Amino acid sequence: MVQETRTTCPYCGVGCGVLVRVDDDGRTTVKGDPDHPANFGRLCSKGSALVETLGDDGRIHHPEIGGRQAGWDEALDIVAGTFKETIAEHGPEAVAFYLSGQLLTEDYYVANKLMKGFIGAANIDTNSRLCMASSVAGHRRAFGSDTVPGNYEDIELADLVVIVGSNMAWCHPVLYQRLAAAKAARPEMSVVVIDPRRTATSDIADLHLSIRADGDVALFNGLMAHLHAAGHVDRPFITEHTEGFTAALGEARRLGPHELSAVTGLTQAEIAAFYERFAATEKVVTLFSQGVNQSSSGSDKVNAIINCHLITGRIGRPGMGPLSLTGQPNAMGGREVGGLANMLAAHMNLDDAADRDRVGRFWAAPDIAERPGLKAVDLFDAVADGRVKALWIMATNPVVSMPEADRVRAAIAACPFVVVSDIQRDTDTARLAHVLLPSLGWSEKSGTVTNSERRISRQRAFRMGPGEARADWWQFAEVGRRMGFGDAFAYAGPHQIFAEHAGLSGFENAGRRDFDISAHAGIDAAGYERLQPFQWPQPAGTPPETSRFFADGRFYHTDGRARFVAAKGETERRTNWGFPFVLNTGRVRDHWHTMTRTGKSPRLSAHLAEPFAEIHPADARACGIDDADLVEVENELGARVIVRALLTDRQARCNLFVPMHWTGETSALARVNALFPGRVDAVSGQPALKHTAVRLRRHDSETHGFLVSEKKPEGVGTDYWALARTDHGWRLELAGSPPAEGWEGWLRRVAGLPAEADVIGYHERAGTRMAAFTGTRLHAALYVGKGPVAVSRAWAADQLGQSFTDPHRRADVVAGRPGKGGTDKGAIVCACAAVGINDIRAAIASGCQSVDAVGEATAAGTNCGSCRPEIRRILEGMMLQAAE
Ligand SMILES: Nc1nc2c(c(=O)[nH]1)N[C@H]1C(S)=C(S)[C@@H](COP(=O)(O)OP(=O)(O)OC[C@H]3O[C@@H](n4cnc5c(=O)[nH]c(N)nc54)[C@H](O)[C@@H]3O)O[C@H]1N2
Ligand SMILES: Nc1nc2c(c(=O)[nH]1)N[C@H]1C(S)=C(S)[C@@H](COP(=O)(O)OP(=O)(O)OC[C@H]3O[C@@H](n4cnc5c(=O)[nH]c(N)nc54)[C@H](O)[C@@H]3O)O[C@H]1N2
Ligand code: SF4
Ligand SMILES: [Mo]
Repeated sequence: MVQETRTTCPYCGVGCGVLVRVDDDGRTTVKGDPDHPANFGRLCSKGSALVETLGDDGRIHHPEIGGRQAGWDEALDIVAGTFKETIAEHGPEAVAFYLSGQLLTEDYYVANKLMKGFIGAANIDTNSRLCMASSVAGHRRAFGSDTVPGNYEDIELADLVVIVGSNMAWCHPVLYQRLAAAKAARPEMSVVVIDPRRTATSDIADLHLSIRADGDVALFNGLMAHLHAAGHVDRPFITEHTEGFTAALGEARRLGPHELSAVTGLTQAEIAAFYERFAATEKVVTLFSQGVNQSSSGSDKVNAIINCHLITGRIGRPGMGPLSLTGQPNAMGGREVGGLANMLAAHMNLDDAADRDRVGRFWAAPDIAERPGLKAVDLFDAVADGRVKALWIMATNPVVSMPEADRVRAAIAACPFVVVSDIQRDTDTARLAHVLLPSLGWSEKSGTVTNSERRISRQRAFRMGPGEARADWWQFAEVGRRMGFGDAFAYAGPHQIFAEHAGLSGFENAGRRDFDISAHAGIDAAGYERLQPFQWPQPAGTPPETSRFFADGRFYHTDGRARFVAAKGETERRTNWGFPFVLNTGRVRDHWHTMTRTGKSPRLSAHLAEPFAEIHPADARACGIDDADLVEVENELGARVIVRALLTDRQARCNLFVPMHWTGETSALARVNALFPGRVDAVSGQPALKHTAVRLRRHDSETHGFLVSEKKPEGVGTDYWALARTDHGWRLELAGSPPAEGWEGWLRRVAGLPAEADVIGYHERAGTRMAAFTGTRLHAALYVGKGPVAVSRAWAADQLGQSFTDPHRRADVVAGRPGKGGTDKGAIVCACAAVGINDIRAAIASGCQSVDAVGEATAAGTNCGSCRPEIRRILEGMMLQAAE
């Protein structure tokens, strides 16, 4: 019998519905759920590869205490006991939870209730502080609540879509595909992308503005002033429904055209082109993400954008409004339960006595937190200086993702008591745990998540977890019980938690709070199983419906009016003559954060298999750097990373972009957050992870190498290395001094070769190439040279797992390229269909003249479509060459 389950993708905030099928023989396949209103059947490369990430390798099977396997009872007693003792001795603020927007709403709800209602402090913060805090602050300042007014349909209905600091094509790919399809159907629709880099997202843009780092407040302030001057002002809306217009306009007018151009790095013509489009179009949606939020002026950026929608009254109606793209699958759910240190549950306020009283009564809580707790950066400061003595980290990897990452690592290492709940045992953070708790992961756990358009969907389990792994909510409930708060945490399952959460949202609400899903307050286990995706709000007694907020001009400040916020932003220049580069960071198409899951998929690991820095070719030339050289990026305190140079004129001058994904597990020295100071936005506390000053130089190495190995390489030891998964093993890039044991000894040790393996190969002046076989089986192949080695990498990785009876084919492996008659698909472009650049070039050479034609010939770009911009570039490049 085939078992079919409807669930939700665990990656980005688009929140796509996934249909999972498990056959009789256990074969699992996923496809997009055609009925889910977020994706209507589409999935991106990461969603399509979900099955490849379900492997058992590296999973935690049992609780561990100090590295020794323990039972749940013992582990939970130690956690509850140590938290209790710490509180008794040092007060409730000496303990803290650091959680994640990847938890389910039910997990989050229980954690938040335990900390804010029963422990009696609010030291519970999450990685959403690094992600959505500026949007939350911006929304609350403008609307009086953390409300996303519009929905996905608005993007399709708009006549102008402005995309600010978001690389949607890679980070919200299915939503981007919906936008691209709408634009293809209605070519008059126009798209403006505002990003220092010309990303894959800008490929459909009518206008790309390569803005200077943090020029956004100035740009949108200038827009507000322009809208006013040109008469695009909705007077009745401003008078009846807003406050603060005059002060905001005063600030918006502060910069003259020359200053505006200097601060934004844009020409006056570019600025005018954008302003005129915005002014002339009624249906405008402005999408924004981390280029806005992760900034020391993040909250002001959000408000400067919202101001432009308020002055024109373009909010809450079909096809218009500001729309914050949430990053994690449940960033929104976490906000709904008040998962941040300065919030209370169900969109209530920690600093409002009536709200505290209301939540306290609903929970029958003995000890409601009286004041906000510490925000992430301050929280880890408090861990560092010993104020926080017991810390529970769940579903996040702060040793990699926090700014001042080395300091955060040292703080966690020195903390007297650290609990980590994760699914993988070797993460940079899990390695530091005193108590390590095995959690159920996606596919094993049950609950709900909320996507960027306020749509709540079920995640459903369809398989058993490994060993004794248990749900995250259960771990908190058990600790709550063992701390003596039994009754409040006696949940029989996630449906009871969801019902309570829904009940609280409607408790003494009567329309005063935006978040109300009390229609579901009475839900039982069967109803929860059946629960269909729905958008909030859905108060008791109302049916689910497509919703928008604010079209009626009613906001959630006590006077019902929205606020214009005088957005000051900052124009501070951080670079200087010694550290002339702006370091920008972010994501790649096929990896998720610290790669603990996507790193398990060979397909997802093939597109970009190494940490890199995008550098403008002219800057590289000035620094004596060639494409594929290794480079050092160093900050003013001497912290550095070593990564591969990737030269591209899509990068702005004097800017570098280094992805956030590489960790101590996957690289020698590429945790980019070691270079970031703890500089935060003063309002939201969100760190500025897109802008710090660095310098750049070539990293010289005596030797460079490339290894493929069926076993995971251990003890590499070179200055530079980067590890990635392949279909039948691993690939490793490396550079440094030749090992004292010689390359063959190194290979035998690092690749864990059996003693009887034969190593064949040759040494010559240019380098060393060798391959290890036992009989017809290839264990590993190593290629070493003085510069970056020329090897057909994808081809070499594909040789693992093949059988070698023909000696010529063994010689090909040693040479590192296919012999006569063999083919090499080249570096992977399309992860879904595993199509390489050579396949695509061959298709173009044989006459394919469009992305669709290449797709027909090779299948590239026909599944999720995220690689279509790259295929288009290859096509244009070859056509240009042909024309020259
Ligand atoms: N493939 C993939 N997708 C993901 C994730 C992932 O790890 N991998 N993570 C998810 C999460 S949690 C998040 S938060 C989202 C993030 O999604 P995005 O915010 O789209 O992704 P980022 O790459 O962090 O940054 C977006 C862009 O901001 C630009 N930028 C930098 N500085 C500025 C500036 O001063 N002004 C402007 N206007 N732009 C600037 C950068 O050049 C970058 O292209 O992605 C989600 N989706
Ligand atoms: N330089 C730089 N730094 C950044 C950013 C940036 O753009 N630039 N972006 C920031 C942003 S927006 C974000 S959201 C963060 C993300 O950063 P993190 O949250 O640190 O990254 P993840 O790799 O998603 O960590 C999730 C962890 O949870 C584990 N896990 C997975 N599923 C489960 C589960 O069901 N239960 C439990 N208990 N554990 C689970 C995973 O194995 C992994 O260890 O990074 C931030 N840091
Ligand atoms: S766009 Fe991709 S990563 Fe995001 S939810 Fe959909 S399938 Fe998952
Ligand atoms: Mo995020």
